[in-house]
Amino acid sequence: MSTKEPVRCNAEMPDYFDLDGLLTEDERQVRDTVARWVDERALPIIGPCFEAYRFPLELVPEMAELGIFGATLHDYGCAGLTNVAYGLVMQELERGDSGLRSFASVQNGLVMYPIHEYGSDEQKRRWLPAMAKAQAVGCFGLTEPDGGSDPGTMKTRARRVGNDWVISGAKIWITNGTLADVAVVWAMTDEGVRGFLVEKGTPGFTTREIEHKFSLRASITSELFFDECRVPDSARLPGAKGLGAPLSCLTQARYSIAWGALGAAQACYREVLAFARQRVLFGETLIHKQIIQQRLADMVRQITTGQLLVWQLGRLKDQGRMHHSQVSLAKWNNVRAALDIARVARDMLGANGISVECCSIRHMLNLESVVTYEGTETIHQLILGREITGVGAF
Ligand code: TGC
Ligand code: FAD
Repeated sequence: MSTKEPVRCNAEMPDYFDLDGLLTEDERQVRDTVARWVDERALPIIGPCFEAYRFPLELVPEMAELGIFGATLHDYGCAGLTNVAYGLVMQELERGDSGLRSFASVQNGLVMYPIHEYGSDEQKRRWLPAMAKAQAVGCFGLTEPDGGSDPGTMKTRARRVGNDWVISGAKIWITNGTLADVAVVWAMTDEGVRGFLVEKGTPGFTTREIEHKFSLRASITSELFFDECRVPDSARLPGAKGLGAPLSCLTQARYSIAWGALGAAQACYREVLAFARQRVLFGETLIHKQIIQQRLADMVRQITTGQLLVWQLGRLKDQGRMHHSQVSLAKWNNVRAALDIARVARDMLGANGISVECCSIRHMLNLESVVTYEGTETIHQLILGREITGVGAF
């Protein structure tokens, strides 16, 4: 007979299956440091930022100080974290706002990753140390106005002219586009898909901010236009050949979303639990009601299964054994869970739940983007369907 105490759930910080016990001391420390920063620096301003349609750019140097950019890289002045520690960072950022996690996902998975993986030594030396310190910001241009789910049919073209490339086309819904010092741009060439680093100010390259979004209002989303934009061959990512290159970047960003969505879910759950503890209706606080308990229990169930899913995903990634279809399953599962939790939390808060004072509606609106970008839910279901059956049904 074991004399050990069973693990009990801390209701406010749901960790029902002792995920904490599966983390290393370093991983816990990284998570707690970023969690404190989010509490102290991001949460006091993020509601007003969302309302004012403003990305809190002033927080970016502090994120760099925390080692968030290039976090899993071991060189170029980066922190060399495990993928689980990195995931925990994403969870804490998105507990603040999906816009903060988006900024980090793009800078890490969609810009630093392709430069590190496919770039020349010169490109790496030039951009990676600067990006780790947030002295340079990047964006990733894959989606086009005619449809983002099928990037293999992209219309943006790059044609070879002497030692240069001339790019023509347009990208849309690009996070950080107007802010970025450099855009990672994917274009079709005579040899297939290739990636280019196009710097801000290059003649023929312009950007425009997308306005009037109901979602991700504390994040910059843009259009990119290429009108006979000429770049030298040294701007091409030499190792990136074919559609697999941009898709491999998506795997990195989807991984960070799978963790991040749990942060948004936890913020909504904690908000609604605190509300249910103090709201008196029909003579007693809401926590006495069966349906309220069932809804809270359902949130804990979804958060707990999501936590264990991404923990094992992270360990597989650390071991180099992760397959991109597993990332699809995790992104689909955790974003769906977070969106469902945010919608239920919004309802449980009653009229208060529509106020900017409550975080649940902000997360709910943000998650409408998160469920769409980095592959819609349908796309992830079809990726898994192909993995199961061996038949592509896109
Ligand atoms: P398909 O034949 O499946 O693939 C072509 C080659 O790529 C390989 N591959 C992958 N490699 C790594 N990671 C992945 N996720 C990969 N998916 C596929 C594949 O093995 C193949 O390699 P090879 O060697 O055999 O040639 O290509 P397909 O044209 O059939 O496309 C399939 C599909 C639909 C899954 C793909 O097009 C897709 O994922 N579509 C969704 C597009 C998408 O997610 N766009 C996201 C844009 S970026 C964004 O949203 C940023 S939001 C950022 C933020 O703010 O957080
Ligand atoms: P479409 O591809 O037109 O899809 C429309 C509908 O059709 C969806 O419901 C989809 O699920 C469904 N569908 C698609 N294929 C099938 C099928 N085979 N069977 C059945 N249904 C199907 N992109 C970037 O490149 N870089 C960025 O930084 C970036 N940031 C973004 C930020 C925000 C806030 C948003 C909202 C988007 C961002 N995107 C970015 C774009 C994003 O990746 C795309 O919106 C997404 O891939 C879907 O493409 P789409 O919007 O063109 O929808």
